Amino acid sequence: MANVAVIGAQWGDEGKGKVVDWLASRADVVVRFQGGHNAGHTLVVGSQTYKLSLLPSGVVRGKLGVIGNGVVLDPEHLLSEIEKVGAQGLRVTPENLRIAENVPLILPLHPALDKAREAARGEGKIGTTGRGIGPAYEDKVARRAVRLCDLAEPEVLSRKLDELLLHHNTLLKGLGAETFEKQALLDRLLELAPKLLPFAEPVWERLDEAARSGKRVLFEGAQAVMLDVDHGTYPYVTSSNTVAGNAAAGAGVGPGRIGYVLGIAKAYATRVGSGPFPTELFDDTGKLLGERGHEFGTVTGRPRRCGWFDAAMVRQAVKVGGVDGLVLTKLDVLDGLPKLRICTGYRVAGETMKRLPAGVAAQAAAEPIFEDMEGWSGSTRGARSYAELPAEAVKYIRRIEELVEAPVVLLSTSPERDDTIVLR
Ligand code: 2SA
Ligand code: MG
Repeated sequence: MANVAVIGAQWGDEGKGKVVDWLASRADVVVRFQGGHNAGHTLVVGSQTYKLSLLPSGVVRGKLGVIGNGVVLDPEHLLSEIEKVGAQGLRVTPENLRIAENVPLILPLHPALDKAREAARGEGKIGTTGRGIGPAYEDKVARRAVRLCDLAEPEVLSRKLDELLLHHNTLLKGLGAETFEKQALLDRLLELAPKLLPFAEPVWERLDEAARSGKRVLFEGAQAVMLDVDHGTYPYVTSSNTVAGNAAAGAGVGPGRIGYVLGIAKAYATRVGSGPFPTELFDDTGKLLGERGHEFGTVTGRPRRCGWFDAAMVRQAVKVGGVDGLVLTKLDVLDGLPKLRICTGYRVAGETMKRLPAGVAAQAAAEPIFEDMEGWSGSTRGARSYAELPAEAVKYIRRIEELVEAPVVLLSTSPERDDTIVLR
């Protein structure tokens, strides 16, 4: 296996954690390249369940984890996550975790602004995770972010905090939220510096060395293509590029180093937060999918909205995300449903479309065009070979492949890593 990038092909929570975990055993280095602790990856390893938000999943399997410059890093959260997995017996040290020295930091004022804005939006809220992801990326692009390397330069840090607070306190005040004091922030960052700086390095150099010595790198995406800041259902998106193309910029490697791109898709669809979801179900079937699929956010515990598989949307995600092959997860959740529906396109203002329109109003008005398929009565849970699948399940997978214009190369049939079928 050469390098692989794993990205979500829907709205997140497709089961990337399990797939990354499955692939991590074949990789040497696992790299996060975007997002932050808004991600939630659940890894089931024997009797232990690890819930990771920021740490690259590979650390659980004894691989080197790398947090790339494309991530936004909350130092307090990082240390508490390290402590949490430490209590489960997993030691995270600079031996098995390296962090890009140029990664921008999430400071307490970022979640404060995130939450204050969401409150001000009221009904029109994005439904963010409230972790400060958006405001932290704004600061990066506005060239005023505090980066990890700044912790080694107290004077630079102090100046940067002045600029940051001038901006943020004005906004926070305008929104009626608490403002921040510089000294407390500075003191805390300088207190954290000796704990964080040992992890910092130019990770691009390590990744370059890894490539030249034939090591295999796994790029671990968070969120999903339909939450991409450019290609997703804007403005109901996260604030980073989630497409595979960003694995290069977000880690500091050339595009040729990304390798094979695996897109992860659930056999149905879910979404947390607001925004268009054409195939959403508001009936008992939707409730059933949510209950059977345990559809609650890993980070925030929010119940996820559930609906039928949207092949038109996944096709779009395959194209813009650069997906070479798909992994279909949670097929077993559909076990026993007499009839299944797949969305093949949309009707928008009397027009038929094979893709989601870009406009907010057009997206909200998009009506799904469904194709009905027979369900299956047998169980697919824990199946470990294609031959163990009911014929209707095989048909369902084949139809998805045709519609999304990408092969389904892996099938995951339970949260256990070993319950994975290699189809091609
Ligand atoms: P943000 O916080 O600015 O990134 O939120 C913007 C939108 O992106 C969505 N988003 C997510 N959607 C699914 N899963 C995510 N991670 C957690 C998980 C979510 C959780 O894996 O379970 O625990 O609630 C994730 N992160 C961001 C978010 O819902 C907004 O629609
Ligand atoms: Mg998740």
